[in-house]
Amino acid sequence: MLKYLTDLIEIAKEQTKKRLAVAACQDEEVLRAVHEAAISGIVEPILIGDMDKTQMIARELGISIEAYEKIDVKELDKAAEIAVRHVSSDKADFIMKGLIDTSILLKEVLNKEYGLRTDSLLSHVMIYEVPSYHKFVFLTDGGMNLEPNLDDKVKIVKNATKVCKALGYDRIKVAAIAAKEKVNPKMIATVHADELKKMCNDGLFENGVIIDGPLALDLAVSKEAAKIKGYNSEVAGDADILLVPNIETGNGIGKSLTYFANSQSAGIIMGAKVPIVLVSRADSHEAKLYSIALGSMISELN
Ligand code: COD
Repeated sequence: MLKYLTDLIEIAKEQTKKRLAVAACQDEEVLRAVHEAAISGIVEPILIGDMDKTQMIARELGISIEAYEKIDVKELDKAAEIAVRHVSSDKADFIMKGLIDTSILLKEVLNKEYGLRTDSLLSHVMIYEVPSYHKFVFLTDGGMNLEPNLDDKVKIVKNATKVCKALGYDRIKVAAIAAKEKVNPKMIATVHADELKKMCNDGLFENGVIIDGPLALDLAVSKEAAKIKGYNSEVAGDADILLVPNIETGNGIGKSLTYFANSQSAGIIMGAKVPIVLVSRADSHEAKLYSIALGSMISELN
């Protein structure tokens, strides 16, 4: 089982080089990460955005972007559209969000005419390397779906297990997070978690996927807490995937892992025709590089 996000880079290096369309590339950290990924042989960048600003940033960083394909476009929605169209016309293998609001890019991805929809739901999956946890934590969905219903959550889990499978997992433990372990009809997260667990027991998910819930966060990630509360389950204290009830919970847990727990991360949108690398502006260029490597690994499956 992989333990470090740097392993993603090593794996991606061994695979075929992918064409990466960067929507609104005029951002220092994005450009650095894309350049590093290119130097490592992971991607061939297609830079789409404001080229005056991009060239200036490249000069300041002391990197050469001469060899990369470049499309000069100032409007952000247009940059997103071009990136999406590059994938639909098979000129790119996956997309990365640059200096552009997430919802602008996602609206283009969802465009009915040229977008990248599938039958699946698009959802955000983050991988965290947490110093105090014994393995990766996959967190979903803290980036796209606001208040998913039960059907959405089924698809969100399936998207996340696909990421785990791509990383070589064959046993995947999913904790459906709520505020307590007992079902309370007034707390919809507990009701959904209980339903998901039953669906999993009925074989609705792939072999090797185990869902338990409702589980509060402490029981999901701490065997000690589970023991104290007398809660027995294969998932408790050993969760791979944390399925959160809504975007605020996911966003809050994710940012806590980064800022309070010093975690490294990689993030991606699943469920579209190709993966979409979606990281926060404040994320380090390492997080962006890991996310590119992850995107490259997932697009290898297509
Ligand atoms: N997967 C597939 N199709 C979707 C999804 C999805 N997750 N979400 C919406 N759609 C489809 C709908 O079926 C519909 O056909 C069309 O898209 C528009 O749907 P709306 O009107 O519900 O959606 P929008 O356009 O208002 O918003 C979609 C966004 C993805 C832009 C929205 O969900 C959003 O802003 N999400 C949060 C993104 C964000 O800001 N993240 C930052 C925090 S890290």
